Amino acid sequence: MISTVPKIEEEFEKLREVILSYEKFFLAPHLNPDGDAIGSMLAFYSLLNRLGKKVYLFSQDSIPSNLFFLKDIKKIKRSIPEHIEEKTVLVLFECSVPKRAGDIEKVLKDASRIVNIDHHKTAELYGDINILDFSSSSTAEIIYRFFYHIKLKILKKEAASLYTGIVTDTGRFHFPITSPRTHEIAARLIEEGFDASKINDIIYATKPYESLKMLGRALESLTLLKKNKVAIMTLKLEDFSHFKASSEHTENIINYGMMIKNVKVCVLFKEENDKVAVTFRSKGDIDVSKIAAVFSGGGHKNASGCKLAIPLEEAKEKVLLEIYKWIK
Ligand SMILES: [Mn+2]
Repeated sequence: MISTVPKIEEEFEKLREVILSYEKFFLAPHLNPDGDAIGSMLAFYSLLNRLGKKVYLFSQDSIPSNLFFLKDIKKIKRSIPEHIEEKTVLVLFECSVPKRAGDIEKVLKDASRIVNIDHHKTAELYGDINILDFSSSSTAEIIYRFFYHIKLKILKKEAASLYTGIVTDTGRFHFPITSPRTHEIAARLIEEGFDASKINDIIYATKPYESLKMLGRALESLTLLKKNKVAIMTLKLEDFSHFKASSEHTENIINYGMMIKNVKVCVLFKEENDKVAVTFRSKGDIDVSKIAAVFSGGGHKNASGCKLAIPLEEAKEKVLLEIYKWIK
């Protein structure tokens, strides 16, 4: 973690100057990009495009299909060009360190300027410009403020991209980071006239059949342990094969375990071919990143994961023993 965060207004001003003096930009989000990284990148792409800049949009990992409705999404390429043009500015979205964007060494080496835009406390000061604000709900909130800073009126498609970033990163204005400013910016964006309700429908009320069936299997397996403080769910190999489902169809399932009052830790065990993927969620002081670390995994205090190359039942036993050390 860094001790002094550069003043955002000063960094905005530096970015404005860079945009005025450079013509070529390379934009990239973090690996496994989410609605905020992609939405922010697309709005920023449009801003640069309107100012006549040449922009290359890159994402090493595939983009979640529920974001395909965003304008310009098809312009994002999965590969890096052979040759990075001279005087290119690299802009990274939510990459705590440059390698979070993937294999971009070539671009890093050849870029004339590096711009780092992030709202996570894990951010490091690797950029020539570091636009960091840890009080922002999302990078989209920061990009909105940059539009305001350079007095560029936001277009409808840009507003829709930024709104998508805010909605997804706040869990629909649910997470504690959601501030009055978040709501205010969302309101300003909605004024641009895109269909906010439709975006929420696409992102939250549209699910593949496989996801719903896997959720059903997981909920059926839901068990409470340790005086109802620990919830566990299990998805077996046969569940995946029965519904021809893959790991992407299990997203968010873990959160259902946390809905039960008094549950402090929830664990989802997913049986894979030769290992077991384990996902953790916790409330309050129970640091599940430490439990994951016992099995060479990682993550945050309240959300983490690891993999064990042992049979399912054995994995469950080992993981639960570690959890019980934390539960009184
Ligand atoms: Mn974000």
